[in-house]
Amino acid sequence: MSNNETIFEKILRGEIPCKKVFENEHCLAFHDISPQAPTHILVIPKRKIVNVMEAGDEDAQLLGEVLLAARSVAKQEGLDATGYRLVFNNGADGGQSVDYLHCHVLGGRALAWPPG
Ligand code: DGP
Repeated sequence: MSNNETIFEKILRGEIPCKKVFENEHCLAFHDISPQAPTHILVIPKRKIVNVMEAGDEDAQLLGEVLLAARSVAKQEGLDATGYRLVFNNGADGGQSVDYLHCHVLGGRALAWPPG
């Protein structure tokens, strides 16, 4: 898996604009450019991890922060009452297109399963 710079590093540095919805010390969350549901937000850690497969033991706390940030985003966007889906695509077969770990927060409609 490539460790080259991705679009998300540029977003973090403010070089590329994003529609920010949440930020804390550890994470940034912004609207996905190509929404697949009425609400589709990406949560990224501020320190780069390529994906779950590449995460190390030292990343355990930051991975937890991503999940807690995703929960905060879902609550902020009013998804708690009806539910939502959190997705981490990993590698080629997982459909990962940006090599910077991100949690998709999807909601606002009933989501199908399996995802295809
Ligand atoms: P994945 O396929 O799981 O790696 O998801 C990458 C997501 O990133 C995809 O849903 C589209 C989104 N994306 C790609 N480029 C940009 C961008 O420049 N801005 C924003 N907001 N989202 C982007």
